[in-house]
Amino acid sequence: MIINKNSPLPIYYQLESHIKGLIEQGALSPGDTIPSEREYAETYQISRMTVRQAINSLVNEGLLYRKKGSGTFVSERKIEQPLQGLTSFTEDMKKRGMSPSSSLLQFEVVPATSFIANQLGIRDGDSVYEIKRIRLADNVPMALETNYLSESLVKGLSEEIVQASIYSYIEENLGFQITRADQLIEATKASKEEAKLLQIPKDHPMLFIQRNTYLSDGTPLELVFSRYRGDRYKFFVEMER
Ligand code: 16G
Repeated sequence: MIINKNSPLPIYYQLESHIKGLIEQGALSPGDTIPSEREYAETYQISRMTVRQAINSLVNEGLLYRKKGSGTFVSERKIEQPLQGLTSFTEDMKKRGMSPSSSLLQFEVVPATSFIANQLGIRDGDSVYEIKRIRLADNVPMALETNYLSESLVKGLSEEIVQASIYSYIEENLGFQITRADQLIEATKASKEEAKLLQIPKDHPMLFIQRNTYLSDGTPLELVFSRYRGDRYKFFVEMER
């Protein structure tokens, strides 16, 4: 029996664990629909409110998603991204056997605002590349990324290069050593425009990341603002004490 009404564990929690178990064991796969609230309520003789509480909790965790008018479905598995190791999107996806690509939204040289100049260690108004890309894995949009790089440092960037890999151009063609980065991660929601670009609902959970990357001699290389889909990403870090 899945639901034990005599257990000290709340009923919604028991149902939630049961559904989670089915997903983990692969009995429910990404894209599968789960039974309706009414069906669960009837099968286990519990209230629909209790069923809703269990399902809401799984939706909030990103394991399930609702589609208006058609039901509740099992989400794609999240990508577990280690936070140790300074890697590029291209490398991350290839390592997972996925095919990376980018859809270029903007490639421009603009004068640096004082914030950007400060972050990149250049003067206000100096020329910087402003590059906006949708990053895709196996043709599914995963993240939106805006990179700022000094034009005089990163010579010869082109639309063609940034549609492939910025890091491999910097290392292989310019011969720079990308050594270190600081990263800040914050929870946000998708704006209307971001939602449209990533093909997700507005207010969808997102992870906002700011990365400042440095070369081996300490020169700031890039300032990057990334917005990752919260339903497809989780970050992992190993700690010791
Ligand atoms: C990653 C980096 C970003 C870097 C990009 C280069 C994060 C949060 N950001 O997306 O800072 O500019 O990779 O990717 O991981 P590319 O070499 O594929 O162009």
